[in-house]
Amino acid sequence: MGGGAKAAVGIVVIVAIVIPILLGYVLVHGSLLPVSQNTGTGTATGTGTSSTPTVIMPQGVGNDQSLNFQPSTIRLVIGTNNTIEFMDEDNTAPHNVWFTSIPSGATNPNTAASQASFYQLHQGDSVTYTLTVPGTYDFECQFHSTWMQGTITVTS
Ligand SMILES: [Cu+2]
Repeated sequence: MGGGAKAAVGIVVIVAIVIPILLGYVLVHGSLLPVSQNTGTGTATGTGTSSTPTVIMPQGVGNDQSLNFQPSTIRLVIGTNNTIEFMDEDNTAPHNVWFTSIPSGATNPNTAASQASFYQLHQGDSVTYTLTVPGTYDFECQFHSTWMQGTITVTS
């Protein structure tokens, strides 16, 4: 092959192979430059730990049987976030938080804070419990026990 033929082959290689590869790379990556780190925004999801989880008694839950404690299933971890707050945001009826089942060996939360059966929380009231024994704690609102029920699972 003479020099002119070699040059022609070189041009053909560039046009037929190198350029399509480069164009393909740009199509896929958007640039010939290296892809830099992701700088987008997003929302973290999952069941992480927080200092004091809050359970809401939402507005209307005194009448609306489709509502409940929010959330009604809670996981706590001793030493990380085993304190939980219940906040009453409803003005349609009094509520309370009454434990119906607690783990063996746990102090009954119902005896805390001078709470008698059918004590009342009103809009803006809250109660806080620190649970120190692992296990399952079932609770309800005694005034609306058919639809206001929840469970706390405490792990060590
Ligand atoms: Cu209630």
